[in-house]
Amino acid sequence: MKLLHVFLLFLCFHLSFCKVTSTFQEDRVEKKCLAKKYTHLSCNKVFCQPWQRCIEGTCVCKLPYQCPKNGTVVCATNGRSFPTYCQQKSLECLRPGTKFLNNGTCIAGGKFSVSLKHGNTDSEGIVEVKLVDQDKAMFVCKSSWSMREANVACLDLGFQQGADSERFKLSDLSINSTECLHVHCRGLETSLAECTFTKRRTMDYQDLADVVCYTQKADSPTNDSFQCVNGKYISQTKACDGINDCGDQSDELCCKACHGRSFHCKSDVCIPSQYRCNGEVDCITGDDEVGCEGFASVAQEETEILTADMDAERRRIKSLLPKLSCGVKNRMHVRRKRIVGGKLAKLGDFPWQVGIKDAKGITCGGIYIGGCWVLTAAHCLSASKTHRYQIWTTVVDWIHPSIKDIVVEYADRIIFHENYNAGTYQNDIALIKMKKEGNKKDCELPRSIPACVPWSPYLFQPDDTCIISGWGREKDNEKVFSLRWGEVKLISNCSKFYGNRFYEKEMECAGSKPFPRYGYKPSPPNGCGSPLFGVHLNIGIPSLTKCCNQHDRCYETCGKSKNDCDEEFQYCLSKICRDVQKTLGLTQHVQACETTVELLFDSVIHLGCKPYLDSQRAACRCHYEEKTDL
Ligand SMILES: *[C@@H]1O[C@H](CO)[C@@H](O)[C@H](O)[C@H]1NC(C)=O
Ligand SMILES: *[C@@H]1O[C@H](CO)[C@@H](O)[C@H](O)[C@H]1NC(C)=O
Ligand SMILES: *[C@@H]1O[C@H](CO)[C@@H](O)[C@H](O)[C@H]1NC(C)=O
Ligand SMILES: *[C@@H]1O[C@H](CO)[C@@H](O)[C@H](O)[C@H]1NC(C)=O
Ligand SMILES: *[C@@H]1O[C@H](CO)[C@@H](O)[C@H](O)[C@H]1NC(C)=O
Ligand SMILES: [Ca+2]
Ligand SMILES: [Ca+2]
Repeated sequence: MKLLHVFLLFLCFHLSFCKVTSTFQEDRVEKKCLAKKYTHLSCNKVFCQPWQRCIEGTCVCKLPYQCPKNGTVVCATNGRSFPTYCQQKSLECLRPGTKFLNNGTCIAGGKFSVSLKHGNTDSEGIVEVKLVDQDKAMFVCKSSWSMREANVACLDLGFQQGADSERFKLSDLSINSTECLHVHCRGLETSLAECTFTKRRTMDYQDLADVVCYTQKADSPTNDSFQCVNGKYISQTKACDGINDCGDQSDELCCKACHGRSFHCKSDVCIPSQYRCNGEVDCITGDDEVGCEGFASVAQEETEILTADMDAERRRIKSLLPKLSCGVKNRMHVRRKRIVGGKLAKLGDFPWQVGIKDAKGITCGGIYIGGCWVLTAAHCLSASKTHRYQIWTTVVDWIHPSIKDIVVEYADRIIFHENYNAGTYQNDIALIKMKKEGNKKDCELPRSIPACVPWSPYLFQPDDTCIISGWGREKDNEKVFSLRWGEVKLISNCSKFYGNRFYEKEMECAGSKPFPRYGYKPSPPNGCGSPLFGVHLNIGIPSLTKCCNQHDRCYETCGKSKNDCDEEFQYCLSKICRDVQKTLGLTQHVQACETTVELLFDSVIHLGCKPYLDSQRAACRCHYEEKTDL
């Protein structure tokens, strides 16, 4: 017991000098990602609007003629009609100022306006809206009002950063209102006129919507602030909740986890839970629309629709855009366990796989990516031999090719990556342009299907399973003539395998899961005395030592994830504090205990990585370890 006191005192003393800033709960937001300043215009993270195109990670405005022709006429605030909503939006995107006014042709003198009433300043008040085809302005109902609508209303009024999360305090004002407008926005509209207005048939008194628009002066950051890319400060609790509080979506794009009623995309984006299984792909990884059988759409309340549903029109335009038709196999094959050396592929399993043949035979594989283009490794090719290369498509066994299936194309041009370095294999990629036949406009490969080319690094995350295919070599270094495939997992940082030949920006690593080394004997656990913690904490509290030993053993179990080990450790430690409370019954001691545990756990989170990797390397064996030196 005495020892425990000394121990806790020591730590309290210790702690007063080292500020513990990180919170016990792991932060939801990913700091490194935040530094990239992603917004709703970052197509590494989100889809662009149908009137935009994704170019090098940024959504840029389309030109109006690039919009689908099909659509209905809309009217803009400058009194001009546009053949489609997409054309109006693309022109607005290029030249902000002219906004959407109404669906259909322009009505003489048609006007839409938003105003804030009864506020103390211009930036706050109760929201009043005059719709184009209504004579009177009406208030908006509070029940339909959220941060989404508030941001759009403020943007419409010229407040670039949208709304503040503060509510406007209505002071003793009695408004006799028996009717109010319901409004629904997606949150990325530039005018409230694009949102859908409805009127409920009920005539009960309803609370009215109010808003405080964000002005720079209004907020000074507090220790609880999250800074949006547009400069607005919001409460940290509003980050990663699926709601676009920032207005530029920057609070939802770098999330390790989501809270509230929201869905976590594999690309670390939080979307509202209503977007799950709503028939529109919202996560760039597509996972919001996976496994949706049995999700019925919610029945609409009976309402009187006052304006057109432009969100439906947006979805319709999106559906008219060219569809991805890549990456779909000709035939489904049965999933099989990964096997050393891979499994034999059948014709049609990998319709994008091509073989690149020179005088010696098929020397490399390549991937058909559409049009006349094949992607392959730069080290496979030599510019001087361009016209001697053959591209064999729909080939499986190239020693015994099936003549009726195989299509042979010829290389016309080779483009090496401009920063390819043959010495280090940095940027080891090249494109082959195949020759067109006769007067054809494009290359036609009837039985080939292009593979999808990823446009965002977030499409592939560490630990995702990928399928690789190729000819390559067997483990005894024997040449393979028949196409094989296998599953591999992506590895986040493989500098431990490649050393200084790993180029983080340009490379993804993949490999197979390690399995326990036969006959491996872990070193005996050494309590909490590991140099890992920087401080010697092993002062004889048996339960603490037990936790530390258990943690050591966990690290040394091949295949255990560091996260799981650390979580078990945290659980074990937190039990100690509860025991302390039972024994001592004093709250300040329990607090000190919790702080200690926090420090200990924190050091494991931050310093435990190397010990973990070292232990795992000792405990595991990889499939190709005999000839490592990768
Ligand atoms: C335009 O849409 C209508 C139905 O909405 C359809 O019948 C028509 O074929 C479409 N036109 C084009 C060119 O896609
Ligand atoms: C509200 O309406 C009632 C009856 O309709 C009326 O007597 C009252 O004066 C009105 N109050 C205001 C503030 O307009
Ligand atoms: C955050 O600031 C508030 C006062 O604004 C203060 O009471 C609180 O202790 C601070 N929290 C931290 C973790 O510094
Ligand atoms: C817009 O108005 C046209 C008629 O001018 C109508 O056919 C169309 O359905 C409307 N669009 C939407 C989204 O309501
Ligand atoms: C990858 O790991 C190496 C050493 O293992 C380290 O030096 C490097 O900073 C890591 N990179 C990232 C992005 O974590
Ligand atoms: Ca949010
Ligand atoms: Ca969806």
